[in-house]
Amino acid sequence: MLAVSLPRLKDRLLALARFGALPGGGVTRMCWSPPHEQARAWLLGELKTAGLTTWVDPAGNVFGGLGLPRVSIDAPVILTGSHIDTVPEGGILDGALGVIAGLECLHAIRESTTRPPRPLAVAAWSDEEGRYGSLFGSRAFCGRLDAAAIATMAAVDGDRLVDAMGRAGFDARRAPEAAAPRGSVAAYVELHIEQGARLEEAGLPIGVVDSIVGVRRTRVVFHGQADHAGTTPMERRRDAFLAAADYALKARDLVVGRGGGRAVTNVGVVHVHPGASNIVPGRAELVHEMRDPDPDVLERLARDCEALAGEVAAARGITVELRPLSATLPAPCAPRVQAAIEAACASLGLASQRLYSAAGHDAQNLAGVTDSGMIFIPSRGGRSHRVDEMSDWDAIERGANVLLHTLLRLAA
Ligand code: HGY
Ligand code: MN
Ligand code: MN
Repeated sequence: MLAVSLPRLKDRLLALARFGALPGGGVTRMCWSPPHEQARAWLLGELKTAGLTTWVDPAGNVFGGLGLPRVSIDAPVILTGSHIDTVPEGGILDGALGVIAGLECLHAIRESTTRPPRPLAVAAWSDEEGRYGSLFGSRAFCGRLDAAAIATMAAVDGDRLVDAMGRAGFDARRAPEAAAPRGSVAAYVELHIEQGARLEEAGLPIGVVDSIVGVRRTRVVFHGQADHAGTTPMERRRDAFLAAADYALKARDLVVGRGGGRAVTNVGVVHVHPGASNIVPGRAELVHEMRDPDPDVLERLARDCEALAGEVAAARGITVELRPLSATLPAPCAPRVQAAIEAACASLGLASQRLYSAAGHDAQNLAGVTDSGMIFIPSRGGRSHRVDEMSDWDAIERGANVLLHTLLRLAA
């Protein structure tokens, strides 16, 4: 039975981990940054070593193809992949696992006598972590990029997408040209770490994803009044940070209380202005993120939080403005792909369980253009988006073999 080479898979994962490696472990490899662009060049070399046709599209997505010159409508491709960009101080597997395991699967197939009837390809999608705009590369590939928004897309620190892509040698305005022709992808399956603890706690080796959460990010800006931190009487202050803190605490309780049990929320970015210890904060900006597998729940919670922001501001005599940053739609995974994953597990004697993904993924964009699905492997302690994110190597090998036999089934 065809199998992946764990030594080769491990070597490539550890080699990729060197780009943006942090002294204490983990990586910072944001899309379009120098470490990311060095990793891109390295990946293109590895794809070529594996004997694949390689190309990069106008959105910076990297492809390796087996049995096809390009993604073309006349030969719908079975696609796998993930991303090589990371969050700041992230782990070495989030995204990288799906790209390197996909490469390994195509490499193993090419070395074998197996010749699937359909062509296969592996993709590394740009900026999955959404530093400049969520799921950017796969959104462009799936024709979901709003061309008019490109000029204003920026990271929370103000770095514009047009400039970041320019530094990496890309013209951001051309990104919409990456849209693949309708029907050019016959199916998509992505291997990813679960980034949570459900599989590990259930003692299960494989998760078959049945739906992927939607993620909404909103910039919430409270406008109070800067004042002297010593001479201004407490009752006269219009402290924007206290309003933001009040909102964040109440929004958490609102989402947990009214979300139906699967909704989660987080404020991971806070800016206080002017940002000196002896000035009462005049302005406080939050990036407020909410997630749920049900789009209607997400929509209702977003409206409730908007009303909450207004109430908090009014109670404190200040104003607030909400600017939506991004909103991905929750996506169901295709039964055909889930069935192919479960059949692959059965052929490998592996138990599996269906579960929803509480993380967002490129597969939710691919669900808009083809049958799309995901394979999860357990994360040690459920840890992810932190430098000690890791999975056992035998779990990695099992996941890659399930991916291999899922691809072969879909390509039959
Ligand atoms: O944030 C997420 O859900 C994913 O890791 N990009
Ligand atoms: Mn991630
Ligand atoms: Mn990821």
